[in-house]
Amino acid sequence: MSVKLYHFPISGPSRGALLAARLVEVPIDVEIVNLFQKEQMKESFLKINPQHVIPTLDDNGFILWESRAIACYLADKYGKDDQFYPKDLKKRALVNSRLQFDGCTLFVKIRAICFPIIFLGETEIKKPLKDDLNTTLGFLDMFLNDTKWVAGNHPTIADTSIYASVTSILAVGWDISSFPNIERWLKECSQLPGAAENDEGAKAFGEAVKKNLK
Ligand SMILES: N[C@@H](CCC(=O)N[C@@H](CS)C(=O)NCC(=O)O)C(=O)O
Repeated sequence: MSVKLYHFPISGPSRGALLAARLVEVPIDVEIVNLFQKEQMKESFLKINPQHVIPTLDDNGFILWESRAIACYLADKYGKDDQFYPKDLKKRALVNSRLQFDGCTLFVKIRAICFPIIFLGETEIKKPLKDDLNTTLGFLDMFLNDTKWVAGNHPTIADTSIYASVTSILAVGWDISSFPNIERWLKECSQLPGAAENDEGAKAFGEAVKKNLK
């Protein structure tokens, strides 16, 4: 009986899933799939996940991928209560909204900048992409105007997901000084379980990007 996460610490989504596991305190076996060595294309992993992405969860034979779906599943199944993923319809809808913001907007903008630098020979961050990410960070800062956490006044799996994304871009050296709410929230997030482990992976991600920048 074990819950296993196929993980690569450099990946923001993968760190987001692991942070959720740490938040809800589910004991988890972590198996590293080294994307730099193309281990996700090994036949043994393709049998588990033909889409060959990490994070991938194996909960005693139940296979699930997509980091935010993994976070929801772990919180629902293993959370001692619903504090990190509320059952209340409106509270849950707000957490889902923030998770979607991360997956469909924030992570997409970060990936658009970093993927070509790590893998496709790009050596600079083009202004439109920089502006686009700053606009998105502005929305995140706005979400944090009136609340301590991204979906209310209690930490949830939306915070851990977004924390994994924001720490990736911070490690690249992004200037967030014009987003004071994000700065404040990051300090709170750094106290969450698993934050130090996340930050180590984010640092490695930042180094992988920075070494290819002009
Ligand atoms: N939307 C997915 C993104 C997963 C994803 O793109 N993972 C990347 C690393 S960040 C990956 O495993 N890439 C390897 C591949 O596509 O072969 C999630 O949130 O889990």
